[in-house]
Amino acid sequence: HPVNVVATKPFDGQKPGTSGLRKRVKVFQQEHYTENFVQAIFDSIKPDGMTLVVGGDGRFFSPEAVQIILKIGSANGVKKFILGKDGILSTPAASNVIRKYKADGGILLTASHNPGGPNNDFGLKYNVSNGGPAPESVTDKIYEITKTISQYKVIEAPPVDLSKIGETTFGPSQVQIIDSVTDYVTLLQDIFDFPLIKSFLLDNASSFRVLFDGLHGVTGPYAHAILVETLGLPPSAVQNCVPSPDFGGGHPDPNLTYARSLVDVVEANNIQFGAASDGDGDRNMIYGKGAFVTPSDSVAIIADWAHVIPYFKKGGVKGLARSMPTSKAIDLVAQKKGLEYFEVPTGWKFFGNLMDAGRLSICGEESFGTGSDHIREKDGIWAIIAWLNILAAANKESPNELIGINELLQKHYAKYGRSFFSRYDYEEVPSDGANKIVALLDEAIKTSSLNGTAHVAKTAAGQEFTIASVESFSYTDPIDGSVSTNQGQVLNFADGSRVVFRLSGTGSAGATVRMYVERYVAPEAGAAELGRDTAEGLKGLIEVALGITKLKESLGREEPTVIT
Ligand code: VG1
Ligand code: CO
Repeated sequence: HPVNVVATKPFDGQKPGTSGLRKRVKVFQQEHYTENFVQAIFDSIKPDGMTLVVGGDGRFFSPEAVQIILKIGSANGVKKFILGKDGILSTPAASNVIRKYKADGGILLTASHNPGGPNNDFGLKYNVSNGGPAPESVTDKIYEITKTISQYKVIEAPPVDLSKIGETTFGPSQVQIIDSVTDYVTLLQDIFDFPLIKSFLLDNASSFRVLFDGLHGVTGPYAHAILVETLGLPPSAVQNCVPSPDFGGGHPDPNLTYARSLVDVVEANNIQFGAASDGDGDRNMIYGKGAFVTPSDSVAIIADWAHVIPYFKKGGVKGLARSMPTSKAIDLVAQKKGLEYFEVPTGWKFFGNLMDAGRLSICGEESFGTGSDHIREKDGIWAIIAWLNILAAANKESPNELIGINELLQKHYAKYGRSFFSRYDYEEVPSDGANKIVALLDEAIKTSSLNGTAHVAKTAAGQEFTIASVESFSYTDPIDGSVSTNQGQVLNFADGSRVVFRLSGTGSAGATVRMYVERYVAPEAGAAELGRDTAEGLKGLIEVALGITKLKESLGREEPTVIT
């Protein structure tokens, strides 16, 4: 099989962000653009003799990109490719396949929750042999190579038929095509108490109904295999579960704004347990009739109830962690249980080292990401089944009342207090406006000018917030000592409240400013105060944060694009 060397020139901006390289499809479709980035991955990892996993969420341009990866990978010496059928693997399934088949790494084709289709986003991400996203040292190297690349190598061969499970050869390489779903179902069956969940769902078929919304993303077949085929729920328990290359024209992000299809049906049909996942299957939202679970609470509750999940019953819980902007609810669980806990920068790649070192079992991000050390990516369906396992166990403990999402939440607040949490996203704003906010806070950090200042909220009577400190978050990885600086600016208030500002690293156009707001209320405040609406509970603090940073003026935006 002849190898062709193709001359090329570097493209600007091939810097992987929080989770891989994400750009408009049209950008990836430019001649040599995708090839350059793929060759840069291979130049950086030196794939000679390696086994690599390839798969993605099936979004528009995936079939073409898979063939490009195969041709360039083979020309660069990849010994074996393991692919999901039709190039499909959810992000958590890909992480599992890398680990289970002891591959050297994998290339994931996804832009996660970003919309797909010819006018929207595509993405590529490299994962290492532990199944997790490549660390910054690797992505920095890939980026450096993209700046000077002058050629890429391809083999001359007809495209591989991705629709047939089994082994074939492709040029000098082996190709193994596997079922996209089976290994993942086996994984979850070994983690959770499926018999307990199944009997709980069967016994409460009418009082506890379940609805999962795949948002036309990759999780549809996984959810069907688990919820319908394994747990015995009726087919009506899943919707929008046929994956489509443009996610049915929607925005496959499980939150209250974009997962309206779930929220509307849950509310209209009084469904006790609703859930959704994103385009590539690593995010989750838990939402029942009148009960929304903030992801920061979700991971804290899973940690608190870990003992009812067989995987943790057997292996124990080693430690807990959250990304910096995520609320401190999980910290309180760690303190009560005497567990080690960590605060890492945004992005799942920072959890991997801690897991590999045996110091972290359960972790999460406020951005609807929850997971554990069963793999090295966040895992949407894992989180949803974890909730079902916990609810089944809670109901077994208290057979005389039906414990649903809301009951579990209120019990948690009564025990630990509640961290009211919300995130405001200002998407695709002018960069100079975003930079103004960053500069204002940098100045405050340098001069301590805001420290000790008191700010009265007009919209929340009697609330006054005093700034204790302002800081820029840096992280030193306790395992390999690597340092990540400028990971967000934090306003710490005297009462323990926090407001964090960060620029998104996953957008494909313009700047996106994220403001994260957290206010803790202790259990002593009582049920009424703890059970308040989030927006109500945070109103005063939000007003103060917007005022201090002059955010509206700088961005020219009255309201955020999305509130979660
Ligand atoms: C966002 C989230 C972050 C998450 C990342 C990838 O990043 O805030 O918590 O890890 O998306 O999620 P950013 O840099 O835009 O804030 V996914 O589902 O795209 O893999
Ligand atoms: Co995702």
